[in-house]
Amino acid sequence: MDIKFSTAVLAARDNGTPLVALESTIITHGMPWPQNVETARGVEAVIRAQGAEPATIAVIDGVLHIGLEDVQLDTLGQNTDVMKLSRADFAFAMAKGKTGSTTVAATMIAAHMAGIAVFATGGIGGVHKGAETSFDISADLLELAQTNVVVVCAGAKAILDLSKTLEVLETQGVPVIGYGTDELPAFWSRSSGLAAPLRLDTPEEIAKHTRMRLECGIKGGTLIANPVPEISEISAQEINAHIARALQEAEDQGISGKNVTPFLLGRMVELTDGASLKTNIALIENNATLAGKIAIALTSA
Ligand code: PSU
Ligand code: MN
Repeated sequence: MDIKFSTAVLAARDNGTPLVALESTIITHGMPWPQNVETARGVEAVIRAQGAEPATIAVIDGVLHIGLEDVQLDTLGQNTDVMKLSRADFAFAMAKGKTGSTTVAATMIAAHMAGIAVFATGGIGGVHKGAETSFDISADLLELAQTNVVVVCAGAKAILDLSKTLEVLETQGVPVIGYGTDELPAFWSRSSGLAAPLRLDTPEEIAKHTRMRLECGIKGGTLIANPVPEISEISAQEINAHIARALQEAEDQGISGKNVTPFLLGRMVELTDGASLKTNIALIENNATLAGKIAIALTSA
């Protein structure tokens, strides 16, 4: 299999600079152009500011890329014909020479293959509202159960059923850790009304927990739920009306499968006049900062 490392990632590997993985579905299916590319670059800069090196992951013409060159990021951000890759179709895209962006699940697989321990994203996929009839549960949850990567997110997206999402994570043995909070954050909002099962307050504590799991031989990822900064949050009550409307539209239009999350995120940007996008950008940068700190903490001591 061909794996292509970017120039910057290769240099980091030579120097022993810790790497932080970044997904690319957020770029191709999560945000409109040009904010998607601007955000991707901003997030990379935030990680470098912490002394770590970002590795944005994607499959381009069948080749797994760990770290993207500037031109590749530009091209991917404007390409409207990109597969959204999860565990089920990651290898398919490589076998068929396709271009695909990696979701949380596929990015975890690729990060693990490349020896990257920490990954920053916005919000993971989870159990959708109405899953009792649709059975729509993101493969992200099952990946967290089996692949050793620390995933920093702002909680699961509030378009999901958060309590069912927590239940599945508990069943699958995934530690869900509130960062500096006792409450599970809900992506655009800091609060969900649900307790975070576990709490840690510093990158060093997270690094210690990660090492402890490794020593115990416990397989699987850790989910760090990092609340969006207060100045950027949209209150739950403000966002909920928009969520209800977007969900109704998805149902009316028969949106299903892989298209559900991109459809809902896109409608949320429109319904909030871009406010949800601004919050989305702020929370990803906040997560990238923390992921950079965790990556550094994992190398020291
Ligand atoms: N969160 C965002 N934007 C996104 C996603 C999450 O703010 O684009 C993407 C991630 O790649 C996540 C995927 O893994 O949505 C989940 O998709 P699904 O619900 O189809 O599993
Ligand atoms: Mn789904």
